[in-house]
Amino acid sequence: MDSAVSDNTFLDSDEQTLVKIVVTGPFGVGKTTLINTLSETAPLHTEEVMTQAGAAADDLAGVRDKATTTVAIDFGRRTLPGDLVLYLFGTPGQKRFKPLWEDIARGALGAVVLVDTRRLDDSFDVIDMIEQQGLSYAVAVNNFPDSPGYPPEVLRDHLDLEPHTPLVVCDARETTSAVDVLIALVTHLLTAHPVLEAS
Ligand SMILES: Nc1nc2c(ncn2[C@@H]2O[C@H](COP(=O)(O)OP(=O)(O)O)[C@@H](O)[C@H]2O)c(=O)[nH]1
Ligand SMILES: [Mg+2]
Repeated sequence: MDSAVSDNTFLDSDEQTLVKIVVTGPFGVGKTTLINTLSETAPLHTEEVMTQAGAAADDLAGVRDKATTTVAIDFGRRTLPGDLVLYLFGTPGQKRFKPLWEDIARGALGAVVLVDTRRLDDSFDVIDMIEQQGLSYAVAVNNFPDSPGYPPEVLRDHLDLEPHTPLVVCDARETTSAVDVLIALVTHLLTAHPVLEAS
């Protein structure tokens, strides 16, 4: 299944093109799973403590746990054919984490937005943030056993996607399926950033 991946994935060389990609979406949508499936190095998983709404700051004394929340961040690396090395940063897409989200997304070339059709509206925040940041992205619908299936045009319409934005269905636990998501994104990025193709 991994035959398309080059053998020297751990050696940096002049031929390699390094690209930062954000994997994002609501809690529980499969970000950690996707990065674990894809990563050729041991994936890194960190927790960041975030303060919540500023209005709560006055009440911090003695109630710290109530005014903070833990945000999980994932990191992995995947090499695609053509010596394209993708550094994958997984980060939650809720608007209340916007400052952290922007820090992580800075310098990224593109994003994978994972979507769960059982709660499509949870994806609006993250799509807004991505568009504000000017990032190119692909939408990957992660299928769960009780996920309602919608025709692509219904999903596109509901998520208000541009016609050129890739929309794919995936199983984040399956390597081939997860790689297909990256290929959809990279193919899209090549159109927007032809320099990648030249290197
Ligand atoms: N059926 C199914 N379950 C999945 C898939 N991806 C993730 N899960 C499960 O969904 C739960 C949440 O996934 P996780 O990767 O932790 O979500 P995150 O919060 O976005 O990082 C876990 O129990 C996963 O095993 C998938 O493609 N299909
Ligand atoms: Mg996670």
